[in-house]
Amino acid sequence: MYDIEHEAEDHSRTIVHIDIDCFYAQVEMIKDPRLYQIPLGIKQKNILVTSNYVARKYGVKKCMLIADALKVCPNLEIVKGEDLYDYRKMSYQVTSYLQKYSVLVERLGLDENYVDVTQLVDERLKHQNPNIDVRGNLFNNIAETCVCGCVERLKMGSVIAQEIREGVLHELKLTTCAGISYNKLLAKLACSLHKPNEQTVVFPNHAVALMLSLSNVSEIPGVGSATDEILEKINIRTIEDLQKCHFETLIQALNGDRAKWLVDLSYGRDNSVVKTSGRPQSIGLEDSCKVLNVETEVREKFHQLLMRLIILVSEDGRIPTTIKVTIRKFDSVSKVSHRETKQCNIGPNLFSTDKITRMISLNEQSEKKLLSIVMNLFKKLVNTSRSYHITLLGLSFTKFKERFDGKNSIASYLMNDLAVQSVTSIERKNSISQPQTSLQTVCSTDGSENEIEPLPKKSRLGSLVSRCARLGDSDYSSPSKLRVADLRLNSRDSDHGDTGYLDTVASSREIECPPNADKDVFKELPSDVQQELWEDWKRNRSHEDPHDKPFKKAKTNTLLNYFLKN
Ligand code: TTP
Ligand code: MG
Repeated sequence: MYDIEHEAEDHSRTIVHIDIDCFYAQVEMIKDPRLYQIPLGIKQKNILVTSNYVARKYGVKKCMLIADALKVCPNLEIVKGEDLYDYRKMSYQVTSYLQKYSVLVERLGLDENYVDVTQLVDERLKHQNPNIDVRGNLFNNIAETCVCGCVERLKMGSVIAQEIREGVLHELKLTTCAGISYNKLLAKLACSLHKPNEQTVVFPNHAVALMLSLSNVSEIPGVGSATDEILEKINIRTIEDLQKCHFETLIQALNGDRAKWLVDLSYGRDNSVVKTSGRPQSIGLEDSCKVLNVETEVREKFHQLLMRLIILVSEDGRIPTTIKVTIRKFDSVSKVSHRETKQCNIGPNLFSTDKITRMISLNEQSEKKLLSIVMNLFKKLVNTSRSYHITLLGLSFTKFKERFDGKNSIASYLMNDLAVQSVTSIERKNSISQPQTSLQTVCSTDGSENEIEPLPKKSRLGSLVSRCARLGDSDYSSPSKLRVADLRLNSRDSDHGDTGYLDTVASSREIECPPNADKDVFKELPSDVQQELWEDWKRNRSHEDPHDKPFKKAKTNTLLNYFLKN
């Protein structure tokens, strides 16, 4: 048997898991408040993906067939939930709100987020009376005895979780549940113990009890049907089976790391970190329809999609450089439908930035141009001179570039990237007093899934950070100073006058500004970044396009790409 006792358990973190109550239903109720009082189901095709809690009282359950739901609740009001636009938008607003509390916010699907509030808890405990009560529910209702300090930390975590939930309710009109513990696994499980609109804390002494309360191994987050089937073959059904299993047999069935991971989970142990979610690699919309077979209708549909997509992209703040068209064609001979896509590059100069709102937008001419690009792509997919039968149209933007100013700018990007990578550890070392204040400036408004930022930028920022660290504490006693003074590109907003860092790294030698970069912006950069930009430009110069198309010609993933004029 794998000896779980060997490794000392770490309770130093405080993790809050937030899950929005009956998410799609709440979004619909916000849009139409009449629905708050009546049983409501949200349908996709012929099933209910969720329902409000009024409907749940009648026995309506998630994933029920509509026909079955209507049997238990004949008064059920049903709203279509196939268009995810509003849900996605609200989802990002929630993540964005949570980022006020930590840079470490990880999205899980549309309605769940992990927030690592360790740092905020530590700060609060330094300044506030630690004799506070747990807010909300306490799993097993028994006082904790651990001496590592986790009791106070988790109690403070429960106070913060309550604040977060009250904030989400106040700002976004959504009720949520929260689980608070020292790891992600326990926080997530705790979250589902009391619903809706409640929160639950799990202390370390009761971690094993919480795990044993699960009826089956498949209830462990991360155990999908494939793992479940493997476990079933070796007669592991319950959490207890897993804890007592013959470890060599488990290793033979799964690989060694996974076997160890699984046994750890069965004891409530989970060292996985809260990973800051990147931004989406693509932003798209699809619309299914019964039949589209006339070009003017296709154009009109694409126009509608484009207009909505532009709003999403402007909220994201980055500039897309590729557009992709998706269609679903029905073949009347074979009677089957299939999807096809076609994409092409678009010039970033199609987009402009509003001087006041800093939102990106399209003017009428660019809109027309983009629509004609879309129609050309469509015609590559469909021979419009013959009859055709389209049942879905989709548009998406991909391959985003950062802008140069505003909250989603390169400065913000750099800060965000830096925050993800290293600033948290620096902050910890230097005991920063109000992390949440700086985070509002640093974090992008978008916390969506899966984007891995290109490595070169990370390593160069890593070196910036390590140099910061070598410069001593006084230079960055505030994280906002570190980020704003060292990385902000707009000198007027900068407060670097009272910091040593810029002065220290600024070289007396003037480095030439690449002709395709903004001189004012360039002037404010640390000298080594200037040097790198200059070197980048020199490297790319041999490929320069005489017609001034810097985005096309500059190599991807170079720092220069982020500083070229918009
Ligand atoms: P859940 O968090 O599972 O459910 P919920 O938020 O509606 O309800 P709860 O109060 O129990 O947390 O899922 C989040 C949203 O995801 C849900 O509102 C609808 C959608 N969804 C699907 O699209 N397909 C599905 O199969 C399920 C279960 C949910
Ligand atoms: Mg939910």
